[in-house]
Amino acid sequence: MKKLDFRKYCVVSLFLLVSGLNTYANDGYKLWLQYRLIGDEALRQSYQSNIQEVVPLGDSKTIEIALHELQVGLKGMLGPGYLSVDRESIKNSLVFGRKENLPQTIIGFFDKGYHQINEEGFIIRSITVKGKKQLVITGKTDVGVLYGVHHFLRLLQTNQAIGELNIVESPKLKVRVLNHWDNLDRTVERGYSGGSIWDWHRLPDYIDQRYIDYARANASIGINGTVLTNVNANALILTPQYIEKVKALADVFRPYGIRVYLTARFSAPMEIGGLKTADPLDAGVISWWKGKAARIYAEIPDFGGFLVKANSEGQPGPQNYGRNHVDGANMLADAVAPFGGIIMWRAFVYAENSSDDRAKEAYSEFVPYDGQFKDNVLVQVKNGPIDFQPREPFHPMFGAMPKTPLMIEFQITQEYLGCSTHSVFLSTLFEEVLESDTYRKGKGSTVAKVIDGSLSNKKLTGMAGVSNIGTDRNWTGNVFLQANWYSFGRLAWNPYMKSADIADEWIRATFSNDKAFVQPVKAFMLQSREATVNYMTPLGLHHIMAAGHHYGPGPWVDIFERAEWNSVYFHKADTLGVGFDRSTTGSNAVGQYAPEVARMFNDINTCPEEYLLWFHHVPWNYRLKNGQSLWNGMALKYQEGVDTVAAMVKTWSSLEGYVDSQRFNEMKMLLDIQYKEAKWWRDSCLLYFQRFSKMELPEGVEKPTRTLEYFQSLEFPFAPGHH
Ligand code: GCV
Repeated sequence: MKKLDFRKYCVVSLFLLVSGLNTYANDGYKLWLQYRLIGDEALRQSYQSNIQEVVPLGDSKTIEIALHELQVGLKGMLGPGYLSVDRESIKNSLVFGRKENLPQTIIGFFDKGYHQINEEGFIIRSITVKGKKQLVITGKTDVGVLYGVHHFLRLLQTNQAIGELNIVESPKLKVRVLNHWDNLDRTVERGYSGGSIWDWHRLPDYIDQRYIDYARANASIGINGTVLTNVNANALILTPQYIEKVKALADVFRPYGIRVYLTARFSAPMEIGGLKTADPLDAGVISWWKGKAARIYAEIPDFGGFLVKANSEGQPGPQNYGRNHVDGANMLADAVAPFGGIIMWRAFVYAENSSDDRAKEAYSEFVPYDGQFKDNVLVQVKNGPIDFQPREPFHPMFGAMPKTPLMIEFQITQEYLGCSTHSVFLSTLFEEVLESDTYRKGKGSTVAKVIDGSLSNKKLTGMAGVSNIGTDRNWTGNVFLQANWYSFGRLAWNPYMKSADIADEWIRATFSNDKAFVQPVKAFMLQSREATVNYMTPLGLHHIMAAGHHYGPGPWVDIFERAEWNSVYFHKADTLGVGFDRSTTGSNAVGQYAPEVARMFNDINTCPEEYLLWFHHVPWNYRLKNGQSLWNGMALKYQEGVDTVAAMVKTWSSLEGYVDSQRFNEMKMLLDIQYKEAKWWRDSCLLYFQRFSKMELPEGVEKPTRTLEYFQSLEFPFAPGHH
């Protein structure tokens, strides 16, 4: 009788779990690690029969973490109650451990695999030993095993077959880091999801659960480093008081394979060291940094190194002392080299008093230094030559410094793409850049090949993403933007992954495996970035956001003394046309690309229309490829962007039955905001540019309901993320 009751109970709870899921509140905190019960019973049973028991090998903290993840994941997806853990015997089971902990009976199965992977790689393979099926997850290190465990759980989350697995994977990039632009007062520069998750005041003694969950989420997608502090740096982070706090975080992150890095303020020797100079060639400065590094490494032996923004936007740097970027970077590189640390030296520079095109400055300044940086310096280059715009051509530095390891920097937080209210899947932006062909070593010299080191045989490689994480319960201010953190991690692991596959994984892991949900959501995610380009900056327009906070449109901005901070500098609209002439007749920015690329961009007929106004000043009545005049074509693009968002709202609204109510409603409200703001962008930009084109809006473009003066009068003194 008792037994019957229990079974009944199980059936009822299973039913509730599967069918009643949608009514549960889900605040999104669990990100893509939802581990929902697998609805398809046959599939669930087949998984269960493959994994009757888990066998952890090794007793490190990392293996404990992997075991815990498997328990949480498998119990969530396969239902509670059946799973046993047996450290002694090996039966019909899932075995995981690093090479040296594997029993002799099975190690031979992996000889070839171990040769193929690097220190962070993993192998997942089904083998049969003495008639028992075993699924083995192994690697050379425990962290590799942890990555393998996450990969395995992802297979289940996405409902893949696991009967005959033979997966051999390694990350293609070495340094896979988030860059937090977090300040010590817990504000976040360009952060739109609450405050900084680093609670400096309560550290080191108070370990917020968030730190652990953050590390776990990052490990699940292969991120292996975090720069805790803003590149607009505060030297205080390097004082003993703060290093103790950093150490506490490093201790939490270590077993997840995550190293901490800090931003180094170049003037720190003066600000906290009492020196009279920060000249990188000064003996006192050199020894100060060496001492600082030694003290940090004494506390944090696996400290990653420093990220530096120097001589850029008011940050101090070697040029303050008549020295150059190489002097500055190499001095710091020497300080961390004995401990295995690296320096990530940013190339995001543009001079205060330069009359040259801002898009050209980083290349002009850095390319002559090719080959002069120390081996442990990575030059960190933004994806495009201006500043994280909705669309930019790839940065001309990629491929142009074959003797220097370059890492790419993407912005995951949406400074220029609608903050956290616009649901933009940035993976397609990342992918577009990675796939761009630099032609530096002939056709096929893609940016991905530059940054994974394969084009010029580099060992030190990396990808940085400016984090979109904050204290909001759902981490990113908008559940959909979790996908951007996710896709960054996946592309840092493998820059050749396709956005469609990443979206597919993320949707299934985060929401549902139901085709009727996955297909439409994937479709709108993949369109979402193009939609944003269209309603903000179509046809190569760029940097026409509002001043300072960059929230909303501001093509009229002309108030800054520094020309290159004004929108009018970038679009150059006049009665003849619009766009920045960067061709050979203009700034000749095209000349910074390989000849094949330069030729393509330089000729208005071969320049892809996505970059038309980036490279050319184009007459209003110029004929686009679709036969429309530039003015009409631009107006129609703005309308298309708005229409796509309208369709996204409609699609989402039709999917209520597939998602829990909390995430459904939050997304719905955010999409409504995005729709409203897409119209705001369209109307204000078209009204503004119309003053120059003096042409009517074409048929099919909705008439603005407000005046240009109204849009220009809008102010947002407390827009988030601005300092
Ligand atoms: C951290 C842009 C942003 C700044 C940012 C800078 C950078 O200019 O507006 O907030 O500063 O890029 O990447 O250093």
